Amino acid sequence: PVQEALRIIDEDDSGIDRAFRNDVLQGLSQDQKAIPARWFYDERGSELFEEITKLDEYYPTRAETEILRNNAAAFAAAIGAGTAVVEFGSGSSAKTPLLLKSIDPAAYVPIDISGDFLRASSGQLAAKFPSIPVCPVEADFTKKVTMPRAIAGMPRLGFFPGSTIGNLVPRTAVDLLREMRETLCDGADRPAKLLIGMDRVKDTAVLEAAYDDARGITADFNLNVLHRINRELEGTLPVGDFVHRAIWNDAIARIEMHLEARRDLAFNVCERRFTMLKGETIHTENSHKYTRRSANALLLAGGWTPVTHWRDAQDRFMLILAEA
Ligand code: AVJ
Repeated sequence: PVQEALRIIDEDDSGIDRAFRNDVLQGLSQDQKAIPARWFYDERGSELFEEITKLDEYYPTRAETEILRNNAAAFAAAIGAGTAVVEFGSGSSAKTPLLLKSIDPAAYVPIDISGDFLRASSGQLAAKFPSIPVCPVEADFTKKVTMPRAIAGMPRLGFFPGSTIGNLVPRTAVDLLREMRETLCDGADRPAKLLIGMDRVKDTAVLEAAYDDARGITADFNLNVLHRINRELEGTLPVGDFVHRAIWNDAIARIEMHLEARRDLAFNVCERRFTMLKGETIHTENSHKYTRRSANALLLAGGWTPVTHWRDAQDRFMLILAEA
């Protein structure tokens, strides 16, 4: 059974998402232009990301799926039955069935900012697990989210796979981990657990190929945010005059994605004028990579104590279980 999605989104009268407009106008006004990566995920962006996860070069999804598949008994032992699984940014929930199968939860609460995607994936999941109540919440999980009444009294496990945390710079990542702790621990009678996926530092060529695939799907994914701005924020960005770039920043241990202007440009967004010089970029994504130590340090700063961690056979990715 699927409950109707709880909706916690902030829109103004014209239906334009205020947070999107603020982020874009502010980001394009900076010396280094930037758009936060979370705005990639409109319907098209979510579809393109699904395609990325199937690319030969993009190993994280396969590595994490391998970990989920190979450690079912260990998850069950560490987490326990009767838990409410709260997934942050559920997307298409491709990995969720593996976790639900291994731990047999009492409820599943997917939280996602993309409502249509959320409803579609919740329906699919409910069909696959008819005995698990599915309680979707359409919300921005970077702030504390009110949990549905249906999971009152159940122990809670946050599930944050995919190394999505890697999109955030450390101080924002720490804030998010603390908000998740609030979401999961507020009104609960037991300290919550968190199962979080983090991508590991590895060979530069492997990393850069994962973010600049031969078929150009990641380029389309990156450029899609410009189409979204044009459509939703009255933009006039000349999308064809931008090129996709993916660069490993070794000092900070992260992949950076940029959109580079091929020539001098001028365009409007929400009736404001912006210019770019040839070679100048809009920084669209960071994807931080972790060592076991840097991962643990981040979790501890966010109020979570690491308990156990699992890796794939090639040591590319890790799933960490932590406790509030
Ligand atoms: C969904 C944030 C985990 O950083 O690897 C994939 C997004 N960007 N290819 C990542 C992404 C370019 C992805 N995360």
